[in-house]
Amino acid sequence: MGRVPRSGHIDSGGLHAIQPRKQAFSMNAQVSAMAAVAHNPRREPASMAVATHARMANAIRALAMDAVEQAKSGHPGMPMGMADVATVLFTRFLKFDPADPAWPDRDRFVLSAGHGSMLIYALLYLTGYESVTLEEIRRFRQLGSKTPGHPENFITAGIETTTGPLGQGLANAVGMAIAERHLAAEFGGIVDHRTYVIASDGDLMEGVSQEAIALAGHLKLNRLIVLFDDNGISIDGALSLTDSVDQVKRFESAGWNAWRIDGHDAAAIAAALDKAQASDKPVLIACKTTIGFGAPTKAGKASSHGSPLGADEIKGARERLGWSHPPFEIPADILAAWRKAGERSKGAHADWRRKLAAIDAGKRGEFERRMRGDLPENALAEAVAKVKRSFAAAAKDLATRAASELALEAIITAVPEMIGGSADLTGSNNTRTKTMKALSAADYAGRFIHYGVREHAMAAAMNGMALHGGVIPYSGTFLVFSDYARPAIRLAALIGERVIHVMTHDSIGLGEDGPTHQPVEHLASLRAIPNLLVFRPCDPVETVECWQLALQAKDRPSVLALTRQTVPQVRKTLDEANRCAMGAYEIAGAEKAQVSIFASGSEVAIALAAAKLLGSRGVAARVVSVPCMELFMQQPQATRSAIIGSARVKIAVEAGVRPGWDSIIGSDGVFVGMTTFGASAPYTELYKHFGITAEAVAEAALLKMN
Ligand SMILES: Cc1ncc(C[n+]2csc(CCOP(=O)(O)OP(=O)(O)O)c2C)c(N)n1
Ligand SMILES: [Mg+2]
Repeated sequence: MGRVPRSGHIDSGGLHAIQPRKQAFSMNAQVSAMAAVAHNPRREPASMAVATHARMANAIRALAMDAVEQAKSGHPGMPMGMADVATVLFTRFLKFDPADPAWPDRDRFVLSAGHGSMLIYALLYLTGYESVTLEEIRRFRQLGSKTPGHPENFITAGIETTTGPLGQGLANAVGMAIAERHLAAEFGGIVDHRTYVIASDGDLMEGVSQEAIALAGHLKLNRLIVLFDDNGISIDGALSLTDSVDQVKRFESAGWNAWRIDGHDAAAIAAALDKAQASDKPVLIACKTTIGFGAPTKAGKASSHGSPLGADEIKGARERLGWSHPPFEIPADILAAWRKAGERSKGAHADWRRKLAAIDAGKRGEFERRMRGDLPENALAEAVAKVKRSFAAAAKDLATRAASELALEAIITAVPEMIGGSADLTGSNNTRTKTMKALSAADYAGRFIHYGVREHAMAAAMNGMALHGGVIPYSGTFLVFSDYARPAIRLAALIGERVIHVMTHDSIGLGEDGPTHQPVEHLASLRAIPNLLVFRPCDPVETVECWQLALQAKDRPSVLALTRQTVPQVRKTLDEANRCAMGAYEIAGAEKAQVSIFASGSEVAIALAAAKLLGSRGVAARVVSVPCMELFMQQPQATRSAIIGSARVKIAVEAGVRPGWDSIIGSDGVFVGMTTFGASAPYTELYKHFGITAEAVAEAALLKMN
């Protein structure tokens, strides 16, 4: 599909006089730029019938100033500075249809600098999205509005991803661009769009941006175009306080095409976007802008970044910009021009619908299923049943990471939208099955991504892939390095996307690598994230069940914590039902139990051995496996009480720290686990050293009984 035709009515001329094109950032240049604005404000004769670029951009500026003023908080500077860039992008390049924010082949636009949320709200209102009305703009930052402080994709139609934590949006966009290429490789011309990003200095200073741009450059994602708001300002003041990176060189070295433009020159912006669309590499366009453009004393200064401009400053800005309209009022001709821009892609959308209708029905159905995010439930159920039958036929003692690989061999065939990966630990995480091809610049159809040692960008890109739709990303790294991915995992939970993190080497059970590699607090800290499912299966059967549950959790991310060390298969008989579905279940019962032992993962076997020991001492003990605390906590009170049981002594065993377990065993329950960091030694010795053994559990139970 060719480029979206441009509307012809936009006047992009006449801007050169306002700002010198090659404006190096310095106070002098700022002063002279502002002087130029003062002498030659963007005033248009009132009679002018045609809305010009400048007036359309000023509509964004005015809405941003007014909304922030009304809310008494927010960030006017960035929307005012990037108004010209955004206007050119949305009126002439971006392929989008406000009437159908979910059109699968729309271009994706990510406002990575989420603090500038008024920029996207203004754009959504002006171009005609139903979600953002003028009333919603007046309610900027208020409870229940469609215009929260930072853009939230789950609140406002037209927002592609939640942004605010700097760097995340950029890395999400890399994932969106990966998903686009991957689906295009499979479905051909019905997937043919670009991903545009507006990123700020802060986005590019964050470490995750380095991981993300390196990955994008390596994968030659040439449909990814980043518009960098090169305003030389961050919260603390001039960027010279903190940064001397040449971003153009930095991106070039990562395999991007990159160059600088004057971000207030509409013709230069359009020329750059034209050039970017023809690039064979991802593109960075560094747009030199003035933050708070138009504000008489605050333009070019950090003071325009994050607080209302104030009545006098707004009055001055209105004068300078030649914007005489009252707050929240957009003159009819400007609004009409914007609405017309919002209709630009209607033809492309209709063409696309025709193209979709013309493809083979089976392929179309498959594409639509994937984009809806519906699983091939029957195929998945058959795959899971097949794996379970094979484990029941010949019980296997396996590391759960190895069991996961066996499960994946069946599951990835049944669920073709899954795209696996690992942050350079493929052989350790067991996430690449024998049949999976690598996804690369030469073959976007591959289903396994070698993310490199980039856990944070991996997790953030996965969020973008899931948001793009049509794919279900899963990853691999060590559980201890969930810390490196945590900001993106938290966002996956907030936005409610199905991404699955396989995190192996899940305790001191990894042994000799020692305490730097042994997670201790990680299960507890991941369980503390709302809406995240943390699975810790105890054996091969639970592992395949947990995979099924993670895939079925359409609106939630999951972590699968898996062992490095071999664990015995404890579920030896075939269960058709998914016993992990309630999050916890009795795995070994006892008549008139005096003790209930709760455990997860590799410690379930220890709990079972402890119950046996207690039995031999005449104490009836039952064992409850807890593969997923979150799913358990979701059960009705009566179900939970029945599973927790009424034994007087409750003990939990997990090779991690205690927090979280009190909700099952109570504050007077006994916890056998870790209170310190681990150590380097063979794992069997470590379990003894740290007192996580069947004997220790039995001892603790007896002590508590007396
Ligand atoms: C990860 C993260 N750290 C800190 C912040 C708080 N914060 C918001 S904007 C910003 C920097 C502002 O500078 P820049 O990114 O250049 O945006 P501009 O002021 O130019 O709009 C910071 C530190 C954040 N949003 N995310
Ligand atoms: Mg900045």
